[in-house]
Amino acid sequence: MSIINYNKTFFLKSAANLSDINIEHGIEIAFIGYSNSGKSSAINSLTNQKKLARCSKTPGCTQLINFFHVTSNFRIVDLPGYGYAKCPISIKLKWENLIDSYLKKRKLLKGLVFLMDIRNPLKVYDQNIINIALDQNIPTFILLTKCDKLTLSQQKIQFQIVYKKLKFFSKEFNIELFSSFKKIGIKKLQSQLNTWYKEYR
Ligand SMILES: Nc1nc2c(ncn2[C@@H]2O[C@H](COP(=O)(O)OP(=O)(O)OP(=O)(O)O)[C@@H](O)[C@H]2O)c(=O)[nH]1
Ligand SMILES: [Mg+2]
Repeated sequence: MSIINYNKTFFLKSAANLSDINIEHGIEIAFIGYSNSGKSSAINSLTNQKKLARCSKTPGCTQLINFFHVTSNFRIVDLPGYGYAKCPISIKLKWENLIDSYLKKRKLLKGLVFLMDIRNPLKVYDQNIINIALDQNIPTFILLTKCDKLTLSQQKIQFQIVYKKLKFFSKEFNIELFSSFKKIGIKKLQSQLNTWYKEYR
């Protein structure tokens, strides 16, 4: 049985800058990945809610960090997706700075759920995030999202490719197949979040 009821998660606040956050207790786990990688959908599946985090077919240029209350001392955080091609360069730079400073400066950040579309993993900015996670010693759980788009054998091949490449960097990364649409990997995600929560309680 899960120690946390994720279904009770609710939206807390958004922040456009690190200095706007003003929450200084408990711990945070952040969902990070390219725009359109499936972060908001994953948060909705995790919490069994349809519209908790906003999802879109057309990725936008939102640059807000969204905080969700899971328990009084445990939050999940939906980070703005990076790499949306149609955004002006000034907005892209602001994204990168915001994410970069959140990862490097936020003391309450205790883990990352790092999402990559299984059809196109380990793109340039993903590698940048992996380097920051390693440098900052942030435990990272990797989800290969939208796995419903591939056959089982294609999923295995992609999994092995990512596994081998990441093992080269570090043994620390856990990788799972994930699909919000087919509800694959949600129990594993909950179990990882429970583990992190227990460590810091
Ligand atoms: N096939 C499939 N599509 C998915 C899955 N999860 C999300 N999608 C679709 O992918 C698109 C992007 O999903 P979001 O959850 O909004 O992605 P995001 O990472 O939050 O995107 P940004 O907010 O722009 O950073 C939407 O059209 C979703 O319906 C999945 O498990 N399978
Ligand atoms: Mg989103």
